[in-house]
Amino acid sequence: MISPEFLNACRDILGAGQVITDPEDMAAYLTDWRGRFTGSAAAVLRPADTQQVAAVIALCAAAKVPVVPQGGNTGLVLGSVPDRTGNAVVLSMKRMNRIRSMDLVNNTITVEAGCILETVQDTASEAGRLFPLSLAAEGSCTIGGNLATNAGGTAVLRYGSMRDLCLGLEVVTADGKVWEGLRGLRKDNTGYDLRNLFIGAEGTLGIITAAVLKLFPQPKVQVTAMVGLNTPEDALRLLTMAQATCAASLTGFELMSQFSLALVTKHFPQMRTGFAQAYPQYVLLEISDSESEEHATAMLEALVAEAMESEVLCDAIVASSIAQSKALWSVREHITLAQAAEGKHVKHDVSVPISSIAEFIDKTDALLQEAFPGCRMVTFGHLGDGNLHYNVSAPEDLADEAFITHQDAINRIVHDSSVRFGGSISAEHGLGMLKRDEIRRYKSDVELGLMLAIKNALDPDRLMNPGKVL
Ligand code: FAD
Ligand code: 2HG
Ligand code: ZN
Repeated sequence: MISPEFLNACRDILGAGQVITDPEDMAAYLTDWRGRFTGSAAAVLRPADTQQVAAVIALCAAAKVPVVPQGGNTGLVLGSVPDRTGNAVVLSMKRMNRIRSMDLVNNTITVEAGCILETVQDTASEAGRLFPLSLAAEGSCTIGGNLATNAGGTAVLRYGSMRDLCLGLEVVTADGKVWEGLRGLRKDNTGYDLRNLFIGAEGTLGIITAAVLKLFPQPKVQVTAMVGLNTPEDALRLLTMAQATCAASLTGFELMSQFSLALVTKHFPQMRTGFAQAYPQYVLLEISDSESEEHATAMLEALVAEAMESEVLCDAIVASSIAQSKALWSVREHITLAQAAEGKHVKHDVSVPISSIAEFIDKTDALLQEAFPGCRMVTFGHLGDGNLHYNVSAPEDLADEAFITHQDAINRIVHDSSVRFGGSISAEHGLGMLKRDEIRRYKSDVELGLMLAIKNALDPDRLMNPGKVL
């Protein structure tokens, strides 16, 4: 039980208005984005700067109060919401949203953890630079959440995941100290890599308060195409061709099954791809070029022509304007929303070696159809990274609620299959509460033991986001 003295001490640090205890005002912080879990908390704390974070974490450490860090609350694995004990506080980082500085020679931007991803992209763009992390939740997710989950998205193929985009961190440790690691260095071999421990730790080791992020030259032009194909195998062949033709200019390569797109047009009828007929699979390709629009378009058209000739693809739409390109990306980015509108389903975020993706889909589809005849596969994702959102919806004649009672059995089939192919059960979303027990099946005792040793060293009282990851 949290004492009134503890809450009063928080009010002294943060100001009374930033310690929320009213159940109605706390509600939005307690339920996850998908509406699959509602937890309970003693309070929501909203610090404005690093010193306030350090002071409240020191209080939590002294009073043994668990802390659940939260950014935009768009995570998909139940990492950002508290459990149902009501013992924890939610630490909302959204007020820490300042851009601290930019160094255009070093190509870095230093931002606070509560900055919205889109704000960072826009700030970089206004300065003639690119911050390449891009995902459908970019209008509401925060840099702290992106770092804590090591977010991926649609440009990993060219620029890497969040871990690859971060040079330095400022972190409040579990005992309320500030680790000042905001270094803008591309080379620094001075011992253990603390930065990469906190990135991807989902708030279980400490609170990220600020970061130095990498910027890139803005490409002169981006050209987008959507192509229709028959099989994931053809999509793989197209990927190999695209890499040969476009090399580092290839910045996006997303696979979408016909059913994934059908859900988008069902729930967002204003969205259309422009194809005259439906194809079993689609790929959305993006090329970024530093020469000219003509050069980029010629490269893309050459690829499309070669792929058509080799019968790798059936049809292609090359966007002829920024508006058309945005419309194509928008269709891709609405799959998650469309699937949510369709009903409850079982999500997966698996990765396998890129070369195994087509076989993974074939074999796992067959296993699922055998176990759950008629289940509808919403298969899409970052093919260029070997990362699929291999989501399973109920058969037409079965209610969602009844179907998702089989979640564990469905997970078993999909996760066992991805691991058989040398893959992972979480490519970019993390483990949170949702996959915490599941991961124990797939990591060795040695690996789990090492993770536990790190947790015990950095957070011996287990107050940092308890019940997540481990
Ligand atoms: P939250 O959801 O608030 O938190 C996520 C985790 O980070 C939690 O464990 C939380 O405790 C921890 N955390 C948050 N802030 C901090 C901090 N400052 N310090 C320490 N820990 C912290 N993810 C992808 O990787 N790729 C995608 O393409 C993608 N697309 C998405 C599309 C949609 C429509 C949605 C809803 C989600 C998508 N996601 C995707 C998942 C999600 O948006 C990302 O994981 C995002 O990085 C989470 O950021 P957030 O600020 O919302 O974090
Ligand atoms: C995406 O790539 C996200 O759009 C969300 O990672 C995936 O909805 C999903 O399963
Ligand atoms: Zn994704």
